[in-house]
Amino acid sequence: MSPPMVLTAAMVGAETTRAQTPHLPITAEEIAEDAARCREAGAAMVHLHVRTPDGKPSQDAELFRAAIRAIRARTDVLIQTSTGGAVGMTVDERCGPLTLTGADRPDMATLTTGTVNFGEEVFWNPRPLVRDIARRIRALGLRPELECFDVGMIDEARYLAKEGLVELPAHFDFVLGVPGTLQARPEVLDFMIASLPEASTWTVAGVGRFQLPFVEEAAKRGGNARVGLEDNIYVSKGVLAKGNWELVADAAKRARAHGREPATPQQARELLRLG
Ligand code: KMH
Ligand code: ZN
Repeated sequence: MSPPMVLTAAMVGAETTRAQTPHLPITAEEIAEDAARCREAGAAMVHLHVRTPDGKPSQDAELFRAAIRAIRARTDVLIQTSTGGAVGMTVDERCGPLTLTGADRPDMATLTTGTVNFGEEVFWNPRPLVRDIARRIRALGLRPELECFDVGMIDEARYLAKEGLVELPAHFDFVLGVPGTLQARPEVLDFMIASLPEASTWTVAGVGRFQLPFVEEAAKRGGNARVGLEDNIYVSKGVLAKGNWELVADAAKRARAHGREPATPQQARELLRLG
């Protein structure tokens, strides 16, 4: 039998704006309501960024605390906080959510293992900064999701493992299709899977129009997928998704069409070795 498929909802991001879609959740309550609907639609995890009340990207610990509490008051979906934040943030800013402990601690945190062009800007991740974030994730007792915008970032994870900063096998997220980085093509996905350290798990996040088709590419290959307004705002050509939940519902349908049932949070915990 095919393994359950972990669907992650990247709900907010740092780049999507309310001018692009009125359905972007911004407040803790809006995020929590959409997260609960995502869970009902088949998401096991949310990838979380937060915003200030006027919609600016932020990595403020208190904004994360409020969002995490609001989500957990409504649903058991796993919460993976971003440490990428927005282009141009300092490492201390980016690590705001890693200061949350006890009941407010996230379930997982992202770790990007290299620098890339990011649209017209640069998502800056030199080795010392990556090591710093990796240490903070470990200190909080979390497993990272290794965000790979290029194949070399998988090799860099092996290097971090040699340094004792990341444990292998690990969980990877291939983000394909950001302008200026590796684009979403099936043969790229095959090469990334072939490049993984043994027994590692993976998710693919196709950006823009690649998002929903790449749920199917992942389903066919036994992997997992990320959808949501961080990476794509359309449920079909020219039609805005009415919330993250609508993208998750579409992804769940595509997963099932390939014999993959969406994983529950508990199944995701086991599959991704979150303990
Ligand atoms: N907003 C991007 C610059 C992550 O969340 O870890 C980085 C990002 C990655 O979204
Ligand atoms: Zn993100």
